[in-house]
Amino acid sequence: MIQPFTPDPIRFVAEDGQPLLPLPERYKPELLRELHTLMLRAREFDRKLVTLLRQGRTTFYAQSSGMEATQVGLARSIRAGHDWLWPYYRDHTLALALGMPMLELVSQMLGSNSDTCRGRQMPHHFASRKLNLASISSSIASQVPPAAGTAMAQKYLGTDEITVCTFGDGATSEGDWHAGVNMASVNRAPCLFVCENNQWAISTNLSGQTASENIHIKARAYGIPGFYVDGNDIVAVMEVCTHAAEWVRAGNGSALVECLTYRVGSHSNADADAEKFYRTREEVGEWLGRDPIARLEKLLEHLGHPVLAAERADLIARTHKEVDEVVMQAEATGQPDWRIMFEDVYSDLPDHLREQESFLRAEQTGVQL
Ligand SMILES: Cc1ncc(C[n+]2csc(CCOP(=O)(O)OP(=O)(O)O)c2C)c(N)n1
Ligand SMILES: [Mg+2]
Repeated sequence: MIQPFTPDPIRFVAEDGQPLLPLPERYKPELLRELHTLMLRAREFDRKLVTLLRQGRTTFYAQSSGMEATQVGLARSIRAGHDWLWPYYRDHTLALALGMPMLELVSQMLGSNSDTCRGRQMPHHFASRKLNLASISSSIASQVPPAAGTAMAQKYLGTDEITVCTFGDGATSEGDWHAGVNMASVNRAPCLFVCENNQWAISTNLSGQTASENIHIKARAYGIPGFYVDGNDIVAVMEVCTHAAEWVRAGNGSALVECLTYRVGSHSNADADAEKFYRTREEVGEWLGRDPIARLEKLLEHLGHPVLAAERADLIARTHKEVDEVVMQAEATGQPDWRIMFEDVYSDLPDHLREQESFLRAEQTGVQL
């Protein structure tokens, strides 16, 4: 039933919550409730982290509000801790839905001693060895060639793991994107490419980004299937991503999924007032009206399992408390010692780093060189 290259995004649930297609068996109220919890938890996580940013306790954050169905849906379509991931900076909702502990994520954002990277990455550039989730790079699309390489290794080793590589719409204009997608495709490597098309790359909109009619059509040039899905419809995202992931896992080669969604917040804290400079309040208002969480709530109501106002309020309060607690726990571990920046790369420090280390040591201890 799921076909590539559809003219319109594949959709299972209408904006008013009515099913457009019969819902597959697995969407029992329990599963839909669980997805709702993951999405609302992520939305509130965003709200709390923006506050943390404003308090100056972290220095970089890129919200995923409005994109929860895409990221949670993708997380629930792959095998957590088994498949490999090369995500991008906006994917914290994907990481949380895969089971990354909130303390680990927040520790990275605060650069505290409890951070597994020990403060050596830019905030919001997390990694997880347990989840096979590679450290995020700020350079747009730079994760695509290594994702192709990972998938090629999986093919040669004959594992049943797949590689999942996510990126924004803007990333598809980068040379790295084309080199990586071509390499994975021509080698029939098990790589699932997922475009989180939120229709803006900072201040460049989709029509300023590409002359292609959409993103998934680019898959044609590489001889792989390109699926088009409504990224604000969690059922559709799970159905399409599960189908594509299993097609890839079965040894057919790579595939591309385009999830059409929208970033309702600013690009990051480096872009605080998007509506003033490059997009209209009307456009944002229109997409706020297509909220993925509200759509799932309407579906649950239609199915006779509404999320009660008190349940919703309780989940929000619990998430806020959870964030407050992990922030306190992370901050209580303190900041990493400056010396750790010279560890874990070279067994013998090269001369130029030795020099920098002694310079810093002198500065820290107040000793004149
Ligand atoms: C190679 C490179 N060029 C430019 C930038 C600056 N930059 C940071 S985010 C971004 C937009 C990316 O947009 P998109 O891929 O659509 O992802 P989104 O942020 O919308 O989720 C740009 C141009 C960068 N980080 N790396
Ligand atoms: Mg974008």
